[in-house]
Amino acid sequence: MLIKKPADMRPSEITDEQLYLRRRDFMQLGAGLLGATAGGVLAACGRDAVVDASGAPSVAPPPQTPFTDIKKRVVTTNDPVNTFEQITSYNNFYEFGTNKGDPARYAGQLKTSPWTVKIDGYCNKPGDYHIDDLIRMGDLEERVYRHRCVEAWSMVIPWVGIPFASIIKRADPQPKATFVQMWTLNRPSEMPGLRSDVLDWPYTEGLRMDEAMHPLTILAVGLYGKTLLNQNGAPIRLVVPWKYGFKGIKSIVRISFVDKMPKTSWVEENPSWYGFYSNVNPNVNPVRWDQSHEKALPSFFATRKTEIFNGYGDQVASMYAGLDLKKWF
Ligand SMILES: Nc1nc2c(c(=O)[nH]1)N[C@H]1C(S)=C(S)[C@@H](COP(=O)(O)O)O[C@H]1N2
Ligand SMILES: [Mo]
Repeated sequence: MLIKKPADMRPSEITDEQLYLRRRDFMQLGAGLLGATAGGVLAACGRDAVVDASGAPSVAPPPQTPFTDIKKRVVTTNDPVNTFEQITSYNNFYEFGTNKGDPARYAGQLKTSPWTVKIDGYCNKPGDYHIDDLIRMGDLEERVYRHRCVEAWSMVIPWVGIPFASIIKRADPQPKATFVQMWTLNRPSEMPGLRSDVLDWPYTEGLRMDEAMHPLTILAVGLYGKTLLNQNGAPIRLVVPWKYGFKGIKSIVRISFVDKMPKTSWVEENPSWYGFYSNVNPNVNPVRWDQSHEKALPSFFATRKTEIFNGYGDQVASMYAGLDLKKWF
């Protein structure tokens, strides 16, 4: 394998898929070397034993269905869209393991059909909603959004989704409902990562009601025009493009209207690192990663300047007028 030195790379190559794939090999090679040095430790915890050396999915992913009724396409960035391969092979979905390749490898075993989402709490139309009914409640749109992870990498993803506001309106929330809380499926038999205690399962997230109702906030059900692969949170997951990626809770089974700021998984895990709001902010660094810049994948280098609210400030900043963003990170 030929590995170019960073200095030999022209900017035009940075978006080249081949090169990205080679870089992944390179990263895996790096991980391998690391593993060799720390061999004793890895063998002791036994985690790598289940990793198939080829990196191939342990279970073939279910076929994806194309959507035929996408009403409009909204592109919110001039940055190049990441490839399907990139978006579906470099993921965070701790229910399937904490390595970026684990979700692609292990999420295929998750059964996503039938799927219902329980909607409850302070609303007039609670119930168990079938996924197809949820989709019918809001028009499908393609939304090309920037995605910014708190680990200081970013991607551009062409989601297919429905405005969260359309579902919220159908559920008819009561005035007491000031926040909305969501939960991921908790099914240990199909989610090997639940055996670890990295987080207090099930994964839960929340938004203030105005954030949930904001026109940029969607429940995504697909990408690149087809149903989601499990590693991206099939069959339905949240996308809030001005917030750090972990707010985008995957494989949602319950949405609840509540009257208090919910305790979310990452805030519970480490409240000095993760805040409820988690708006992308290059000036606030509670976490160990420097948020001022980001690696726009597949770039290897954190050369892209991070923008406040991930570049969506003109549309969302007014929701936080008067809020101290350093205190409420
Ligand atoms: N249930 C659940 N949702 C989750 C996560 C997770 O581990 N479990 N990871 C979050 C994080 S940290 C990020 S960056 C995004 C990644 O979404 P993607 O893999 O579709 O790019 O999912 C978020 N949603
Ligand atoms: Mo993330």
